[in-house]
Amino acid sequence: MLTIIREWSSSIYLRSSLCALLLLLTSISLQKKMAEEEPPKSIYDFTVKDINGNDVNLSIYTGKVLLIINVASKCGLTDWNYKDLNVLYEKYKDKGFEILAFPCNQFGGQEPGSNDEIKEVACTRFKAEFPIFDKIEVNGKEAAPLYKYLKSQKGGVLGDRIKWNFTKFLVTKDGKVVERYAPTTGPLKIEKDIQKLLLLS
Ligand SMILES: *[C@@H]1O[C@H](CO)[C@@H](O)[C@H](O)[C@H]1NC(C)=O
Ligand SMILES: CC(=O)N[C@H]1CO[C@H](CO)[C@@H](O)[C@@H]1O
Repeated sequence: MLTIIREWSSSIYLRSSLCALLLLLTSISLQKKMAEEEPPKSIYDFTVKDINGNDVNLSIYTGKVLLIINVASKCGLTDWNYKDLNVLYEKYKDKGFEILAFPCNQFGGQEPGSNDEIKEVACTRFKAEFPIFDKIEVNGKEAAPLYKYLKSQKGGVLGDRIKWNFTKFLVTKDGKVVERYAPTTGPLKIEKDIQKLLLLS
C-alpha cells in the first residue's frame, strides 16, 4: 500500500515537474520569438548596402538630420533635383545634415544603369557629394526593408506606394521619420523643415 502511494505521488511529482519544464520551454521560445519580431524602433535598426556593395549600418547616422530619397538618373526632374539637393547639402552638411540617395529602377525604367554607371552619372555629371547607395526596389514584395519601414511610418496622399522618382523622407536626429514629400516638392522647399530639425530656426 505504501509503495503504491509512493509511486502515485512520485508520478504526480514527475508529471507536474514535466509540465513546469514544458511551460518554461514554451515561454522561453515565445520570448525569443517576440524578441526576433520586435518592430524596428528607428531607421537605425536597418543595414543597407553602399554602391560598392559594403554593409552600412544606418546607426552611423545617429544625431544627424537625414533626407532619404529614391533617385533616378535619367528623368525629367533629375537635373534640378540633384542641383538643389547639392545646394542644400553644401549649406547644411557641416551642421549635422546628410542626404542618403537610393537609386531605384521601378519607375518606367529610368534608372537602368549598373551601379558603376549610376555612380558616374550621379557623381560626375551632377557632382553629388552625398552618399549614393546600392540600387534597390522601393515598392512591392522585393522592396528594401528600409523602404517598407519608411512607408509604414509615413504613407503618401494616395496610399503608401512610392509614386515616382524623388520621393523624399525627412528623418530626425534620433532616427524617426517625420515627413514625406512628393516627387514634385523641390528640395529647397524642404529647407525650412530641415532648419527646424537642426534647431537652426
Ligand atoms: C548597428 O549598430 C548598432 C550600434 O553599434 C548595433 O547595436 C546594431 O546591432 C548594429 N546592427 C547590425 C545589423 O549590425
Ligand atoms: C522620365 C520621367 O518621367 N521622369 C519623372 C521623374 O519623376 C518626376 C516627378 O514625378 C516626373 O515629373 C518625371 O517626369
